[in-house]
Amino acid sequence: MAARTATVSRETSETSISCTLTLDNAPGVQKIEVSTGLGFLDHMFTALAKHGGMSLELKCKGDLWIDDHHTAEDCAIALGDAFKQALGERRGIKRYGSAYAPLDEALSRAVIDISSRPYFVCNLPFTREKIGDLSTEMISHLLQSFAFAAGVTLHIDSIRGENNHHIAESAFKALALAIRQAIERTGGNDVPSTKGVLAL
Ligand SMILES: [Mn+2]
Repeated sequence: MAARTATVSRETSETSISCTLTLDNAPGVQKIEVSTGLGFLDHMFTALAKHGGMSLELKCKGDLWIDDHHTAEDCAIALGDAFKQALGERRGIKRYGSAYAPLDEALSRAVIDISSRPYFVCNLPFTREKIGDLSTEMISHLLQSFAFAAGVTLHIDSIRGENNHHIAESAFKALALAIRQAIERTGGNDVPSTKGVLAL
C-alpha cells in the first residue's frame, strides 16, 4: 500500500511554514527535521513524530520578535492539516487510540478518536511561565489547534508530574503512541463508524 503522506504550505503575514508528514515508513526509516525557531517546540514535535512512527519535515519562519504565539499555533495548524490530508478518507484505520507515557516522575495519558469531530480537552498543570523559549500556556493551545485542524477528538491529561519539561514531553509522547494506534491500518477498507462516513 502507498504511504500516507501530505505536504502543506501555509503563508500568512505572521508565519511562513512548510510541512511534510508521512504516516507510514518502512521499518526503521524515519526522516525527522523540525526547525520552527523555538527549540522546545522542535523537541516536542520531534518526539511526536519519532514515537508516532511518522516522518516529519517542518520548517517555520515566524514573527518571533513579537512572541512565540503565532509560530506555535500555526505550526500546529499546518501539522494538523497535513495529518488530515495524509489520512484521506479515513477508511481502514483503527480510529481510536489511547496511551500512557511516563518520563521519570511525570505520567501523561492521551486518548484520540479520529472522528472528524474536532474536540479538545486538556489538563496539563504547568507551574512555570515558560519551558525554554515556549510559553507553557501555548502547549495546550497548540495541541488544541492540532486537534481542530486534524479533525480529531483529543483528551490529554497529566496524571502526575513535577518537572514541567517532563510533563510536556510525556504528554507529547503519549499523544504519539495514541496516534500510532489510531492510524494503524486494519487491512480492510471499511469506514470505522456506524454512520458509514468519517471524512467531512
Ligand atoms: Mn526532553
